[in-house]
Amino acid sequence: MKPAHVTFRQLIARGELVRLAGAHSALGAVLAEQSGFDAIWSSSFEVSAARCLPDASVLTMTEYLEAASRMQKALSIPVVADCDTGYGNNLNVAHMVHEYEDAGITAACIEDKVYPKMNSFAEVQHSLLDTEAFARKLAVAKGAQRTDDFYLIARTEALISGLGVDEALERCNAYADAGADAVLVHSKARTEEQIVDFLDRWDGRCPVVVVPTTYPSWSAADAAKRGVSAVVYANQGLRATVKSLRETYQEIYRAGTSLAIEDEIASVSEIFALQNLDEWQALEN
Ligand code: SPV
Ligand code: MG
Repeated sequence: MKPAHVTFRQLIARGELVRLAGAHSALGAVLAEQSGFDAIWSSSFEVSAARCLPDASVLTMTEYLEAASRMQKALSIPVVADCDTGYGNNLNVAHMVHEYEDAGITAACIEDKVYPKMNSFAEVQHSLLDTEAFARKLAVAKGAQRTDDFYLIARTEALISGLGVDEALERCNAYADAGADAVLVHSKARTEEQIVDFLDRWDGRCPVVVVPTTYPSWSAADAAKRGVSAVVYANQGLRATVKSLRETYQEIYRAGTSLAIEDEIASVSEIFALQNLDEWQALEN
């Protein structure tokens, strides 16, 4: 395994905005690293979509861990594992922390939805655990970690559930008190207004992470100015892949030749470079 040169904790400690790209495969994660991203979000939405399955606690912890660790092995930057609800109750979350840490993952995020969860953008009523119950889950997760490096992000779905900024603040304060290293406030609003309201009233007791999927005009620079510590571009890579593959396959099938798209797609030698083929071939010499 390529060791992560920095841990997520070290990145946050630098005090500059940390930018994460969502990914589900080593290939996508490496492309994000090469594009300059500081860390990779092992997205539950992407990992499940890559298997044409819903992001609804259908896959098991082992399957999500395998995806995250495959990415981490190919990277020099840290993976932040999106671990949904922690895959069950407090026992499951303790096991999850042991397994992820053992696999060399230095950061994980768990959210306050009830298991089994549904993707935040799906039109369903998202049920949340009681604040105290999730705070206890976080305390169990922190108690389970064996290295000082491991970084736990507590995600609240209060805004996703329509509960408002007061509830999100109350929950994040409780989660920080329970030992979370950072909080993630998710929103499906079309503007950043709710998140800015949250940030204006947040006392800064721990870093704040945001996911601007539905409010894409909010720039990283603005988010940093408002006090955000990390921003997650959670699924743009997956959506780009779908559009690009669809257009490419349709054009080859329509034309009966791949000539028209040859200049639009990566060359075979670019793929060799991503495979580090030179290094592998050198082993034979
Ligand atoms: C993910 O990428 O899996 C996330 C973000 O958790 S979201 O899909 O917006 O819930
Ligand atoms: Mg997710």
